[in-house]
Amino acid sequence: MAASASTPIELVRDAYARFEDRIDDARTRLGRPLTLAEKILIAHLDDPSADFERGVTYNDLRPDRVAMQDATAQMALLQFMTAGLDAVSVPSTVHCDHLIQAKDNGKVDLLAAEQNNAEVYDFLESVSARYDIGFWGPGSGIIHQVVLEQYAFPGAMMVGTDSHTPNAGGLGMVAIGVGGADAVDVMTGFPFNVRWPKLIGVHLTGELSGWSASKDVILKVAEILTVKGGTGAIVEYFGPGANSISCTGKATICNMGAEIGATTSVFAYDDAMSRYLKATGREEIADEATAIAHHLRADDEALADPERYFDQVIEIDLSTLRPHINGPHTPDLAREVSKLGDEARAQGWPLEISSALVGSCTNSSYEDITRAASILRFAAANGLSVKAPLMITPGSEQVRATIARDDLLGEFEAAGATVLANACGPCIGQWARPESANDHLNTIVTSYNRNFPKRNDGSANTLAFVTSPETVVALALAGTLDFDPLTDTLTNADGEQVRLPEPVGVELPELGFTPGENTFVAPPEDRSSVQVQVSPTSDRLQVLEPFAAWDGEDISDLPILVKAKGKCTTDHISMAGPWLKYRGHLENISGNLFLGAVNAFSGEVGEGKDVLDGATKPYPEIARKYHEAGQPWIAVGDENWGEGSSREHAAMEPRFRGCKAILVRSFARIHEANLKKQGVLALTFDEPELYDVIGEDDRISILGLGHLAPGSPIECRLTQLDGTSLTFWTNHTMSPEHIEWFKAGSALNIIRARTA
Ligand code: MIC
Ligand code: SF4
Repeated sequence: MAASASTPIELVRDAYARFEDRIDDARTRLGRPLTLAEKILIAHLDDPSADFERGVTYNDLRPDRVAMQDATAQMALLQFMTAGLDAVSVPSTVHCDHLIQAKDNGKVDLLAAEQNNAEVYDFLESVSARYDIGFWGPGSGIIHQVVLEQYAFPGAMMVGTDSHTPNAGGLGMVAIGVGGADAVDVMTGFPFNVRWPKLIGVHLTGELSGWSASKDVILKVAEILTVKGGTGAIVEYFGPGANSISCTGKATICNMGAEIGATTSVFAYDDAMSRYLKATGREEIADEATAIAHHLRADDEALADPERYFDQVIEIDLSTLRPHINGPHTPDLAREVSKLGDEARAQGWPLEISSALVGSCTNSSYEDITRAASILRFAAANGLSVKAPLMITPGSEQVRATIARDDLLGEFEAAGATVLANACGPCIGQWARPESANDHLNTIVTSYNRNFPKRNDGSANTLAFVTSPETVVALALAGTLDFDPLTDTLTNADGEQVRLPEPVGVELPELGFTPGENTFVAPPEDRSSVQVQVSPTSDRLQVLEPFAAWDGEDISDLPILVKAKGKCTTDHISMAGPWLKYRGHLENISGNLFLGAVNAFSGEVGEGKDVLDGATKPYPEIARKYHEAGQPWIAVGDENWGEGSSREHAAMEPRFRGCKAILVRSFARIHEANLKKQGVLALTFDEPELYDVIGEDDRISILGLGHLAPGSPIECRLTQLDGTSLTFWTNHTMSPEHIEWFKAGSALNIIRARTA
């Protein structure tokens, strides 16, 4: 099916045709009611009669589509190309959103990006044209907004090479963030293999009002579940409160489910989704969904007794939920906005806000912008002005054009805000921030989703706090973290005390959306003559060489390249910001390997001991040296290793540089899958205390690999400098298929062999 700018109705009908029989069969087979997530997964099983067990079995699924953003698409498509196929097997799209640097304003920055990234955009456009992929050029918007506007539909399933793909759960889709290699499986016609998720139910009662926003729901959920609490689970929202939240508000909640490690999050089809589908020109899809609405929600019996049918249930009363804000450094450190001032004083975090940023894939809907603009409008009319630079990134060209038409952008501009390009911008470190702003400890507030150190402006001095767009604006007007818009007043130009009114949002534009500029490029009818260009001298793109197969031997005496202390997210392993430009060049991007990791022995960031010569050096340099010397190595870490992004560079770089295994207390889902895909052993300590025993000069051997089998632990031996050694057990989650990947050297090597 050729790629188009929106989901064709036939695809929706085909998908829905499978629902009735499959769901009825499964209900009978299991002898119990089903939740929504289960129904959607069952409707997408490769083999409808396959057995599945939550948290245990790995199952093959058939997603309806694939979406890739420019920073991950490069590696995904370089891998896809080596499979030697003529076209992708499922509708797929590429979205140019991550590579645009925020410097002056949207227009200027977009032009600069088109010049600076020409080589990469040309590659992505030509590779899309060659393999029948839809191409959304720079300026079209952030992948998750475009998917929500054009492609998502209730009951569908997709994979996307970005961790915030679950955004589409706001439109009732099971949308899963994956690494490029998983996307390659689907694009080459193989199923998507994933562990059957556990189910966390979130029962929403009451109704949001006043300053409380959908963002507060997910900030609260993240506080309750923590950054690893959703690992391996789908979060399903239900209850009367769910119906009171707009479709884009639901998307905000699902989007940030990535921050708790959830496989995805989903809401049932309801009137809000129907309204959104109609407002975005998809009446036919709304009608089809309405016709099977009973399949697009959990069974009543399951909802009547959720404790019995979900693995965990969380209750949230929206009527009592107050505005929240999280940060710094971790998305699960949330509290009510009213409590932040005291906490900041106690912690020594600067109260003064140095920048306020609205936007990102999480919070850039029409409703978000109208709520934030309503506060700015009041401020302008009442002699209040922002006390910190305010920046706004519209989520998509459609949202930008619509808020421009409705003069909402004008209100931001009148308040002195900078309107940035429709792109990720500062959310992913693409922020040319003057050094004077962050050469000292400083506080920023954003409506984004992540707040890891250095993420937004590359500076460890910047403390990022995440909240709703309207609270960002309120804090920008106050200029300080110590402000509760519910109770505090601001002094206006006339010296009067003014209390901000409650924000007022407009769910969907009264005049309808206006599409703005057309940035979609469909593949040509005749694709055979399209040439995909990768210059052999390019420093941004590099054709991939297959990784070597396992030699059948145990792995002896691996030095420890890094033993990381505390959080080691994908941002710590493979930093974004300035390194985004090398996302299509494995060798060059390996220059950032572990630059953010905290050395458990020295406490230093990004550097360790080269055990071959005893000198202290940046990790990427040591890795390169070990690689050149043919010396394989291991990395050791703590909990939730690889939290955050889907970027498979965080797995491919270690693999490329000779890493045999990552040994940690626990993994984040996408990163663990990425490691397995690339043939790296992803091992967890059977006795987590052993992490503390491992010394800088120790060596680790991995034994008994000839007997590698699902569920059976792997024995390792730790040899210390004085020659003493101890053996210990490690666990893994390898299925028979994953073991094949390890043996072949990577999952892609198997695809290559099959398609050769
Ligand atoms: C992110 O929000 O961290 C990113 C940048 O969108 C990543 C993808 C990437 O690193 O390219 C993600 O979330 O997967
Ligand atoms: Fe882009 Fe930020 Fe969303 Fe990632 S989280 S897709 S960087 S806007």
